[in-house]
Amino acid sequence: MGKWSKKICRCLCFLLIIIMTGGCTKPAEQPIEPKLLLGFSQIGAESAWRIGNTRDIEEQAEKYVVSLMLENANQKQENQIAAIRRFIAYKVDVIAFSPIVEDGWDNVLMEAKNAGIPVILVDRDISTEKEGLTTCLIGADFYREGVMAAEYLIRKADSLSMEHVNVVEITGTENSTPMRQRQAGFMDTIANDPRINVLESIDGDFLKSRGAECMRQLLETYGDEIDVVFSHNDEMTLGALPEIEKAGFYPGENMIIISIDGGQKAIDVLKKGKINCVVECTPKLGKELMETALKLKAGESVDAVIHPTEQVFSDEQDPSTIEPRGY
Ligand code: GYE
Repeated sequence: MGKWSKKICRCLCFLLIIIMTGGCTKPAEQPIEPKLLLGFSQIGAESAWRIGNTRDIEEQAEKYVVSLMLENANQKQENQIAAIRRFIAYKVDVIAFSPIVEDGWDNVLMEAKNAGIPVILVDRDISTEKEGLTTCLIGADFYREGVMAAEYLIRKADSLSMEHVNVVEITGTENSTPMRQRQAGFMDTIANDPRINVLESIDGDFLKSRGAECMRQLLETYGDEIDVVFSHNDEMTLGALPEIEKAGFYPGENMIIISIDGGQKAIDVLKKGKINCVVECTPKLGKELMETALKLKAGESVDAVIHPTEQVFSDEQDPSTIEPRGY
């Protein structure tokens, strides 16, 4: 091949490549415009429940094409207040948050109201004298959970023909809605049963390490007087169980264990017989949150309270029928 024909051949190949690659290139994908900007202040990552809740909200935001500004407050109210202020400065369409405790939100929520940004409470409630600071609450009926835990205990005491039932209660974060309402539901329900007596209620802050500490303390004080441990979440229960065993007791056999949440780890322990009852509290609130936020952006009205339906897992049923929990 001559020098010129080689050059022409190279040029033709080059052109062919350009034409081919040009023909193969997909048209640039149009970015999907998010339907709204949602600021969400999460409490922290203290439990499998909380981690599952965060994951669910992230997944549902993606599904509903909602742009999510998620801030983790590491268990501090002041971090949540700062996050809400950032959301206001950012002019998000809707603010959502899970208040770690019930009090102390008036000022920041007033600021959101003045900025015209609707606020959704997720999981926990607030206590306020002011009207119209929030639009709705999407979260579990914690009072009902306490009632279900107590009703299980009454059935269990009947089935074992117990005459005296001494309970120790390890509670969640003081002044948080689940702590207050789970306790109230439980206490109101056992109030009519003279067999049942609560020896002590102790603050475990929803943490595994605190659950262990509290249990050690309770065992030192009451020892074999304890018939029942009622713990406000799985994490504290999982912290308490090894302490009970170390003290020579058999949880699930000579000490009745009642927990709340229903995360996979606790259900696995229930299947082994070391937990007697777990009242479900679902962290899957993301779908309702996205739908409610979209309605608010569209100016539609929303339900004031949205409670998911929940069930009880216990040694009264065949535990092999419990489906994987996903958190
Ligand atoms: O039970 C606990 C978590 O507010 C329902 O907080 C939630 C509670 C849940 O840390 O595990």
